Amino acid sequence: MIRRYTFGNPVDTDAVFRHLPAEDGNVPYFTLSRDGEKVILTVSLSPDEILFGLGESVRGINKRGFLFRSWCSDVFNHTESTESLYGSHNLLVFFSPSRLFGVYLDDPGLVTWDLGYTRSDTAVITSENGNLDLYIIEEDSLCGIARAFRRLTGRSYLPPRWAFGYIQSRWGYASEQEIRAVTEEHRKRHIPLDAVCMDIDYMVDFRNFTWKPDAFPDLKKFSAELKEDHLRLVPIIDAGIPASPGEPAYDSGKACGAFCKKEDGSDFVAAVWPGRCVFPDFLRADVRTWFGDLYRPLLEAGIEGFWNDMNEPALFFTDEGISDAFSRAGQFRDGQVEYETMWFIKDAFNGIANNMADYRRFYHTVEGRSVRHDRVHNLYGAHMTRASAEGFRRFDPDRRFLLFSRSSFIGAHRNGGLWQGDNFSWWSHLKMALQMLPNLNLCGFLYSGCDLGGFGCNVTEDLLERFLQLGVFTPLMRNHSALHTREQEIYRFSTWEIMRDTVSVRYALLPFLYSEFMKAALTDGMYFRPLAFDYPADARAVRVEDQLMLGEGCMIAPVLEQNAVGRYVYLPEDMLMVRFRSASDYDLIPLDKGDHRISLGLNEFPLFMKKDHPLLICAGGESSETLDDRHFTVLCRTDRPVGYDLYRDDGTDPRPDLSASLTHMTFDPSQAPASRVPGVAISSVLL
Ligand code: MIG
Repeated sequence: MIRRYTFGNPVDTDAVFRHLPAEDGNVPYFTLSRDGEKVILTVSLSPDEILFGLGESVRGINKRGFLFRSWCSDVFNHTESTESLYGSHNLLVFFSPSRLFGVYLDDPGLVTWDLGYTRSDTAVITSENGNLDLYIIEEDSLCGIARAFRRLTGRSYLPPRWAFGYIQSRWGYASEQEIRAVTEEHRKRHIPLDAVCMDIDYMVDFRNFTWKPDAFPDLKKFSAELKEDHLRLVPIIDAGIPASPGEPAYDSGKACGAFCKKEDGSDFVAAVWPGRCVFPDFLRADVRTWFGDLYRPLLEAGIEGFWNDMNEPALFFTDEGISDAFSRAGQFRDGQVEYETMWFIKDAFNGIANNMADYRRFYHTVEGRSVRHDRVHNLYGAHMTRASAEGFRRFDPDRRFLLFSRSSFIGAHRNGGLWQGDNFSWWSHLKMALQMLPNLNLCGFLYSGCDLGGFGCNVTEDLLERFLQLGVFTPLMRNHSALHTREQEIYRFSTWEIMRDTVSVRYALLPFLYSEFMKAALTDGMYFRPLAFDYPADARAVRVEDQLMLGEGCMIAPVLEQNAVGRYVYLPEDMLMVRFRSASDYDLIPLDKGDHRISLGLNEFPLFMKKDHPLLICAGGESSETLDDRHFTVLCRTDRPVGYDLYRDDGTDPRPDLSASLTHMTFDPSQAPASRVPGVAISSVLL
């Protein structure tokens, strides 16, 4: 059951899909207080209470014990003490033996979550603006809460099937030749590949919706040629539009007054990559239509996927901000600088980017009202995603497009996926990526993944390999790295064959993982879950922080430490371990419930299958379009006939017909050939 409570005068955020009447009574569970505009919700936590949710945020799967702030932020170089990341996802689930409920704040402004930080026995949730819809979700299971929340906020985005292929990206690819060198090197070495991302260097002076005429003389032809080879281009689009008359995107936007305004009615201007930019007011429907149509030349050139960046929105600086910084620092120009004043001067300039004063300098028009940006800040990226998705639907309503965004808010999960932002080539960020995934799924973002190998700083061979071993299972499987870092394409490394074999496992599992994804999305379920969702009564399982449930019957437990040649894994029930080295080379080891030390050399990674849940491994291939998905090896630890529904739609239809594209299979171990592993049925299936 879901109950809604309204405070103040909230704007329509588009997060909620199903309208519920507001309740009159007190909000259950919480003590409510106010401080000026703030609405403060306090609840005590029992010692055994576990908290799930908050989507994209640092630290563990269990969010207890830290202070988080929902405030979409461009935070290159984030660490475990970073309070805000790129997306804001205001769902939190309280789980203990004595109670289970979720709270969701449909609030586009700053929300703070003191989750046992100030006092370890108390959670305090504060809406800074006090205009919000608050929802209390009660169901009798964790999975039930996830499902009820999705019914409230709408079905998750469906990417095209090719988006489950391996994607190579790097900040710096600037021409057809460079991209061709990347695709050719993959094809030559038989490293599977489905797409290459185009980062900002494909544009003319970083201006959205342009491409360098010399570097890409015929983009349509180039994209068609790549498609012949089953490869796609995925260009980036940033939020800001250069404030230069004569620039088509600027002129057409200016003509419809599309940009966010300052208090005096002039356009708000801030510098980002193209220099001084204006910012589309994505909160307006007419602006979304105008912006969504700007993608057309790229769509007409055959592009079927995009990534939207810088849409927190990130602001490098404003003229006002610079001049404030100079005047603050300038007070000391003629005096003697002491060590305290030195810090003051330094801070005046350090805080120039993404500055709160700048976020208070501009306004949106929401339902005819002028609303200061900071009060609806967290909607910006989500509504850019919405503008793009709406534009793609107008362009071709019968096709699924790939779209993933850096900034997001609940509601955006209906229109696109996300990447987990600018991580570093750190082992701690590999673990962080894993821990974020189930909470993103809980909030509806099923199509997600991190920059494999890490975006910032220099990767090492073993770290990239371990990242790829997680990436085999993440819906978005993209290797991405920053300008000036060590080159990170698989073929740059001496151990490239190990990495290639790892990617080949993704392709051998692609039909199966795609089916698990589609079933999760279409039934409002989760593709990745904390173990607690499947084993709520198992006191060990509910606190596991480095393993995830995947789909209906699987569990992953990647190696997350450098130089480790194995790890401990907790099995909440008897399972079958499939330890992969390549698509055709793997061990099958039945393991009993309990703790196990698993040896995992650098080229090995495990997948655990519940009993009676079959795993389907196909012959694989080098692209999602050409892989052999008719010949399967089916593995199952079982002693009775079991079924599996394989989802085999064409991967492009936005309204897939579940019944028509499901192939139901039954495996009867008594019909299977004698197995080399006792208790495990293995058979070959031709579809
Ligand atoms: O200010 O487009 O997160 O993936 O490579 C940096 C350049 C802008 C940030 C994105 C990253 C991308 C980079 N962008």
